[in-house]
Amino acid sequence: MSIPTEGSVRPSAWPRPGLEPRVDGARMLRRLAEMSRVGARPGRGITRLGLTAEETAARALLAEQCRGDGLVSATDKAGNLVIRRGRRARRDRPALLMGSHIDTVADGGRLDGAYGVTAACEVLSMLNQHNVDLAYEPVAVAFTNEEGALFPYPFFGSLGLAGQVDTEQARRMSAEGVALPDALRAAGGDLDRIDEAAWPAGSVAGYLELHIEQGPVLEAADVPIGVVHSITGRTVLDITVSGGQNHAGTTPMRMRHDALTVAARVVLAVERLARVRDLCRVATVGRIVAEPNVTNVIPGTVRLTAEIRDGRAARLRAAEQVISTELAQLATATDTGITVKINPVTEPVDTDGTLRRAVTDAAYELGLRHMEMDSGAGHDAQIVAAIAPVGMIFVPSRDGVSHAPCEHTEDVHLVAGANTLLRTVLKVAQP
Ligand code: HGY
Ligand code: MN
Ligand code: MN
Repeated sequence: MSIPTEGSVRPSAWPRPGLEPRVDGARMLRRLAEMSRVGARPGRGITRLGLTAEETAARALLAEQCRGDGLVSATDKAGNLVIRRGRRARRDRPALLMGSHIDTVADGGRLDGAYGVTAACEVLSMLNQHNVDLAYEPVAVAFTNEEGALFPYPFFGSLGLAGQVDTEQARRMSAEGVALPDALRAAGGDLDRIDEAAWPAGSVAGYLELHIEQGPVLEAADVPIGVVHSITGRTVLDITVSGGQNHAGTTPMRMRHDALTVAARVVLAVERLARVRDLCRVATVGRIVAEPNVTNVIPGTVRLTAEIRDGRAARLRAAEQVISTELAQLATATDTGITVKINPVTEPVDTDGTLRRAVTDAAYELGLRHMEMDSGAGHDAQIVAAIAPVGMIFVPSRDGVSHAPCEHTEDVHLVAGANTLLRTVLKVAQP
């Protein structure tokens, strides 16, 4: 079942003439504020890492908020919370999914993921409250572990929905002494039965994700709605530098194999891929661990995690090749060992043209300035794209900041985004 063809996307008509389709903005903002307290640490933002007790508490809060509106929810075997309209839900119809992720990075903001989830539930509540009959049954989803901040398996929940979790890789994974399968079970999922979380082919008519932009484009253009065209690809590289641990006081400089000074050159080489050589759009080393990490010991081993991103898969592959060759040469030149493990996380994905049209028309009808743009952040939508057409709606981020406690979007934009989502759903799913 596919989304109606371009021409058949008709202007939306709220079920009762004269009543414009609007969300209850105050209710949504109130619930988002409640959600923002889960995992909040004074002065340090929000830490609600995927497959942890904090994320489970957030799912429980969401389920309770939805129950109050007559919606029903359940955690699937991949750890996602799936929320449906109650007895009115038409399970004989393909679903139009809406949602985002409910986990955060460490010391993150209150909106990344949570905003899209809260807005999706608000839209579902309105569609339930007005008993709107739709060709596709609206369903909200709160994905688990999109960030992969603790268990480094990003997009775990949406991969589960798409039936693409590598269970052997997941089974081997652990974090802070906890095996992923155990953390998933504690979250209400079950790795052994994760196939049950996958939606059968044809059962998902489309997926819409509302999200903060997490960048500076919309604010700089003074435009409240972004219509996402493509979502970036991303590669994560696990790099290990092996030198020679030794005494910091007695080892002459000419005899050293200092893994940390070599790692410093690795960090700059990664940055040069984007900043100087333009081989990819961005390149970052966000994590570095020196061993034994003691003041008076020359580090023998350093482990780094780098990531590179670009809208074109071919550029990512070329950049991966270049950095691998360059680090092999650096190892030889410094008489150290450098290993590079390349983990293609996501391929770049384009959103669906019909859904982009529906979002554009919805924003236009709401009198909201809007513009097409690409996403520099990764999103669950690019995973769901494997099984259904996807669309994304952005709202501005203040100063373009995200993944930080000061992440902020004006309430008026948060509500405008939710109204755009509601109207887009009505356009796409109107019988
Ligand atoms: O890192 C990202 O692009 C997203 O926030 N997970
Ligand atoms: Mn994020
Ligand atoms: Mn996000």
